[in-house]
Amino acid sequence: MSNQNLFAILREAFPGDLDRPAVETDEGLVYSWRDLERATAMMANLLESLDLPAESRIAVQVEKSVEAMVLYLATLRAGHVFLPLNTAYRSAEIEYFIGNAEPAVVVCSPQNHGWVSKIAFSAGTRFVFTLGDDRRGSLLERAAHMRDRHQPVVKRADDLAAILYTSGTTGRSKGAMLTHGNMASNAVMLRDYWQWQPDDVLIHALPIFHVHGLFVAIHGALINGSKMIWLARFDPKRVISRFPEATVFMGVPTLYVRMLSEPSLTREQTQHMRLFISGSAPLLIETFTEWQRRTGHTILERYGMSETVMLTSNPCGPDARFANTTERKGGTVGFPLPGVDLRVVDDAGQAVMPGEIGGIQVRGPNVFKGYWRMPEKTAEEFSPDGFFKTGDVGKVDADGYVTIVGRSKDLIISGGYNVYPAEIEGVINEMAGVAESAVVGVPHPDFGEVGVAVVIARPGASVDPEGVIAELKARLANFKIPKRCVVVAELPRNTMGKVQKNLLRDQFKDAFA
Ligand code: MLC
Ligand code: AMP
Repeated sequence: MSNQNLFAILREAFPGDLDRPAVETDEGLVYSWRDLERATAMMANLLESLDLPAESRIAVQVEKSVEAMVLYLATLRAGHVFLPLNTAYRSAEIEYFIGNAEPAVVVCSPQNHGWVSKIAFSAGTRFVFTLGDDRRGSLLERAAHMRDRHQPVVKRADDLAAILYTSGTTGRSKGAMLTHGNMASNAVMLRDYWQWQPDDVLIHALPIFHVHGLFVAIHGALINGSKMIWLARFDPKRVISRFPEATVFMGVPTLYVRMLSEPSLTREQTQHMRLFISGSAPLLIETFTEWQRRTGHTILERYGMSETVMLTSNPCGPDARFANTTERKGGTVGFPLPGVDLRVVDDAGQAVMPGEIGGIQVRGPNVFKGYWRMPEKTAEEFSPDGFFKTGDVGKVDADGYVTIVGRSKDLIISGGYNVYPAEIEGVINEMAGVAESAVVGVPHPDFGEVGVAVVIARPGASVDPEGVIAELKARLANFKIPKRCVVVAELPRNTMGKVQKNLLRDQFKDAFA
């Protein structure tokens, strides 16, 4: 059996001429395929020199850089488990992830070393390194002394490769365990489905701590030996200015909305592009249509999750193996990818008729192994016949296109990031003078959806909405902060006493219109 290590599979696709450019940064730095090969070998050798137990978690909270990507690849190469953390997370959030995952190694930004290392060492982490976005820090200093050759550790397809934390409906995050096989099978499938070409050039402008930027984008380019134009952060003008040198772009809907407000987005400017892909949140039909009108390109929308990588996609071009249509239907997320079993079920778990709405369940080589140290939670999220319950609500039309119409999980997706109301409500409910709260998602022209916090004061107490927001900002990642807080006398409830969030959503639906 050949080595199923994802790094080894990606490396097989490196071009024969290793001196060709693999990554070009916005500052004009160029990394060749040979640079990636050597740098990942040196970093993998550094990890091996630490004598860590097999499958140690390597937790990483650093700004986006090519070296951060190298650290991800080196972790795979050395056979350890990558655990990326959003740079917006604050100390209480980091404390939870580190306490729960028990990483052997933590890598953080130099400016956060003080507080992160304190949390890590008290949780039993053995090594804390720093990595700045300017290539400074102890990680690269140590790796510089290592050999630049390394044999990728032999892995089986079901060995653990990464843990991605996704918030839970009860407020506590769960670590989704993804294997080498989950990600390799998805990457190979998407190479064919999206018809990647070796001379494709991807503009990478997404953060690299979630599925979209870390897996879909990076694996897509690497497994095709395609160059990446690497932007440390999304800036609509910068991205548009690079379109003439590129062919593929991936973004969450907010990125498309922001580019549409730029006069420089024209048909001529996007002429060289082959494929625009959107996902992580619903793409409004207005954005889909307006993009078509302004550029002549039809955005390809796809659907995925941390637990499953990619699940469905609109078609890319004519390919008899996949679908006998090339139509990308706006408002839909396309067809289940080959190998993915997707069904829509009613509350009793019975498959519904085509066109009817129900819960989306999936099964396939891409579906994760379970939640880290949560066997009961894992069991609850799978049907007896092995389908994962996505928590998304949708339908499949007569032609087989899947449409997501909502979510059964209480989740807000804001600018492509997931925000769980239960987590925010838990923090608000602990504040002085607060009796209870409800956080709901409402439409927002830029982020798609944002949170509104509705708060009830205790009898005799007064609560300052600005104070609630300020206190939340001190404790939680910035993208989780509700964009508005209102104090009201009571929350609408049904006869069972349950808060009717749909009424609140309706009441505040025009708050940001
Ligand atoms: C930033 N802010 C947000 C926000 N991002 N608020 C709500 N939702 C968001 N997503 C707020 C900050 O708190 C701050 O508020 C202000 O906006 C400016 O912050 P910033 O950091 O300068 O923002 P900006 O750089 O403009 O970031 C916006 C963004 C970013 C859209 C570029 O959010 C982003 O990169 N999103 C992509 C997320 C992503 O990659 N998701 C993939 C998940 S994978 P204040 O008040 O402090 O000024 C997945 C699976 C799948 O879902 O299918 O792909
Ligand atoms: P995450 O846990 O961050 O991976 O987010 C996964 C969730 O994002 C899915 O369960 C969906 O609710 C949502 N999602 C991803 N892609 C799409 C899409 N194209 N349209 C609508 N929702 C999406």
